[in-house]
Amino acid sequence: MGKQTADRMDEIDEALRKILPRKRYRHSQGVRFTSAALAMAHGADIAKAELAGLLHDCAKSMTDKELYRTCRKNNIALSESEERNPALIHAKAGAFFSRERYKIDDEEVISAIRYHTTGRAGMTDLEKIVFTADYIEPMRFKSVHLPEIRKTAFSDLDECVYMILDDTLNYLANSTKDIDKTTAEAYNFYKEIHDRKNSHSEDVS
Ligand code: DGI
Ligand code: FE
Ligand code: FE
Repeated sequence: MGKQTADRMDEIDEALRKILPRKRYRHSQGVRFTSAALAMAHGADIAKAELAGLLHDCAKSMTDKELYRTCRKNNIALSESEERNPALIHAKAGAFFSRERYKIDDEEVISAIRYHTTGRAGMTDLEKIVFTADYIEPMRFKSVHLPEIRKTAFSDLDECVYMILDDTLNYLANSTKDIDKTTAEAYNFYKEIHDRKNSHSEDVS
């Protein structure tokens, strides 16, 4: 990583430390360094992974009202699902602030922030890395499958994304929250990869 990128990352880190509640800041640090580790394991750009990981939740401390207002003011279109589920909006708003406030112009980084909550069908490696890091970083404990998911993250990213989405859909099914179309499409996409792998392993045995 060049000195300029490192300096910039320090500045952003400082800014986030000031605006995010301590727990959320710690989580962002966890996602930052877990993204870096995953980038190492999978040959992705380490600096981009760190930057996207660091910034992914930069809009998370805003209230629902502030999120709606930000989107309206800046012509950020919301899907029907986002209108109904404000928890989804911080991803889109985070991508917007990363560009406007933190001066990130790398579209790969912006997109990894944009899709960190729902995922999407056909994610780039960087998107998969930040999506996964958000779920497995050291401070997380919400899934009973975490030990297995954490191990898989470093060997098979597509399978890991499938496991996370499977967990997420189960969680949503047991709540009153509805499933976003982008999340559902992501699940179908990674389930197909998972099923294809399994049918091949049945072929040979
Ligand atoms: O921001 P974090 O807490 O670190 O994690 P996140 O960005 O994955 O956000 C988690 C929230 O997103 C959690 O409240 C569940 C919600 N979520 C993820 N996918 C969907 C969803 N909520 C709905 N309603 N529908 C989804 O498909
Ligand atoms: Fe988030
Ligand atoms: Fe997060």
